[in-house]
Amino acid sequence: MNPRHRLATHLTTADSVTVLTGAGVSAASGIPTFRGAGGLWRNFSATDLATPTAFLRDPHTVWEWYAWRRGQVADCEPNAAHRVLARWTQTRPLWRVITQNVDDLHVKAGTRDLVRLHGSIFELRCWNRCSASPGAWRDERVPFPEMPPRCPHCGALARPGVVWFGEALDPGDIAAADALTACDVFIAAGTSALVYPAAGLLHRARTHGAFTAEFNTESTEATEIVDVAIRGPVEVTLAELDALL
Ligand code: BV8
Repeated sequence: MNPRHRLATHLTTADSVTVLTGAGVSAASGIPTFRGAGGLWRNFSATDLATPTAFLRDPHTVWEWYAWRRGQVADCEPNAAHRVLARWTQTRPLWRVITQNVDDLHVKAGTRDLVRLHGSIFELRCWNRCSASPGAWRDERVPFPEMPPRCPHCGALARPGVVWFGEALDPGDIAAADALTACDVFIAAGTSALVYPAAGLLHRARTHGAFTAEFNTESTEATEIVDVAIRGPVEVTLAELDALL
């Protein structure tokens, strides 16, 4: 039986399904992936800029990168992969999505009860964590009226409301994601499976006995440990799988 039909067979009998998405799911919407060609910006790599140290050293350059990305994402729409996953969560109570992406496209697609591990590029937080400001607030203005943006309460620098490399994820998000690894089928879609703790979720799902699958255009760290690897653009292959259900 080919990988797609094997996965479809497991999905038709599954009660609980968890899908972990990465930047590859948003590629067809026009958003460059982290480690693909478009992931570079002025010869910086994401891991150079997405850190608290980089922000401490040069907040203006880090904000220029995030402002550039916000401008890229602002006009992007969810693609077929986002739409299939949103419908799955809306029609099947125990089918859920965990995302590493900060582009909010799963939110825009209407995904129910999304678990967002790395925050949102359209949220900001007070760099000084002042008592007056909430955890994070939404600011979708593109471009910002002033650069770099500031906390409206204390006037200190604002920072992007995302989780940087070297920063801990929200414990509630980690717990929610971990609980979702106890599922019948676990799918890793459009992720290089390199960033932890997100990449560890697939291993956790396997220890729970889940049937595991990967949707990617190329092989990754996860390819040799999943039960089926479905090669191709996820905006096509996921829609083709959905048509079999
Ligand atoms: C933590 C938000 C602990 C920001 C992101 C040394 C020092 C410190 C930490 C570490 C260290 N070594 C390792 C670590 C852990 C580190 C880590 O994993 N590093 C990696 C690089 C080795 N992790 C962390 O730092 C995490 N925190 O460990 O904290 C701690 C505990 C207590 C106290 C303090 C600290 C935090 C990680 C979160 C980092 N933030 N994003 C922002 O976006 O600006 S991660 C970033 O990478 C994005 O969120 C992205 O989603 C994520 C993962 O990348 P992918 O989504 O997989 O994207 P990528 O481009 O890599 O791959 C795309 C894939 O899609 C490819 O496979 C491609 O083939 C495929 N594809 C492309 N097109 C398609 C497609 N597939 C299908 N169809 C297509 N059309």
